[in-house]
Amino acid sequence: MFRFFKRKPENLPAAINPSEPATPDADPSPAAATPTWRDRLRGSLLGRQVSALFSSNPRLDDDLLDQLETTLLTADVGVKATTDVIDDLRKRMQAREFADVPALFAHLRGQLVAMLRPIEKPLELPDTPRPFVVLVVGVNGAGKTTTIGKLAKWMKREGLDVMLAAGDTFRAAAVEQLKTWGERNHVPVIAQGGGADSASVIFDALAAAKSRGADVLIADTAGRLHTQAGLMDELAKVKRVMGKLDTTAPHETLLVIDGNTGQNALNQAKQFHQAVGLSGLVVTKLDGTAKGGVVFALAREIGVPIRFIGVGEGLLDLRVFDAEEFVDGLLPATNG
Ligand SMILES: Nc1nc2c(ncn2[C@@H]2O[C@H](COP(=O)(O)OP(=O)(O)OP(=O)(O)O)[C@@H](O)[C@H]2O)c(=O)[nH]1
Ligand SMILES: [Mg+2]
Repeated sequence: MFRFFKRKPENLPAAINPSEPATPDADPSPAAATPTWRDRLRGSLLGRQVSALFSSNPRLDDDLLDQLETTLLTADVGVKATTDVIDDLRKRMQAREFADVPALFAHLRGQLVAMLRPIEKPLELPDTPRPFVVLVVGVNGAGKTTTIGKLAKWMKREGLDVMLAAGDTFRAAAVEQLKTWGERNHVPVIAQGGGADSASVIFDALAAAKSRGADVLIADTAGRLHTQAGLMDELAKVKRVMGKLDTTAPHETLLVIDGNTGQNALNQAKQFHQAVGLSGLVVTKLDGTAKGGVVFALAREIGVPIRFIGVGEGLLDLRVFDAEEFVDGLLPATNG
């Protein structure tokens, strides 16, 4: 059984994006001025605004709850999750459970962690069947191919024999992008010429992975809108065709969601789940301008485990999702 687990960053290489110099195994410099993944997460709207609210010396009253409610909604936490949080805080405030604002803040952190706990289930690779097949789906530009590159690199370093399937036959550049990742990681990429059928590329790749005895096959697919029925059917076909070689494949169907998507992320997750049956999510781009709250909305309303989060373009920036670590990254502990 191979299980993704949290490791100390010093055990991991620095960045792995294909455009960087070819020093993939260099250790990250402790003195590097680049912000940590926590810094980047904390820069999200949710992190900044909740922190600002609690450091502004607010009074313990309804006004504080109203402001917190607005903050959560603005940061994409979603109506249902926000209502759960605010109702619970209001009840406790009325019961005089909080001695002061820091006590309320500490409780809020606990609520946020509790909301994420049920979807904190790291990806596990059992010893059989082999290859373990990961199908990666999502809308255009969500970060699918980049996530595959990071995952392949990571698995390779764990000693797993990885292969990639260039199932995005829609864009010529997509095959090249995946091949670049493959070359850098010394991971074979199975691709076909232009105009090939995605299901047939992935079928061939699975056949090749089986005959080579690979541990893992990760299949890329073209970005598609969850509203495009024809393209969603194509994904169902990919799954069916895989099933001809291995009735249990794919063993993991990952939806990659851009963390900036807002509430539309919920629709994406619902539609992809309906079309292909998801087993895991990856939420990318939680660095930068992400609002950060969508993770809570997904936890509350979709309930599919979040396997990884992307907080940048380096290997360290693909984090195994951990509820407590995520909330710690988002909200500074000093206020709690
Ligand atoms: N900041 C940041 N950028 C990311 C992250 N993940 C991916 N990206 C960037 O997002 C852009 C799109 O990434 P791709 O991996 O090509 O996305 P895709 O889903 O494969 O796109 P299509 O194949 O066109 O559907 C690239 O510029 C990536 O470098 C992340 O976690 N943080
Ligand atoms: Mg892609």
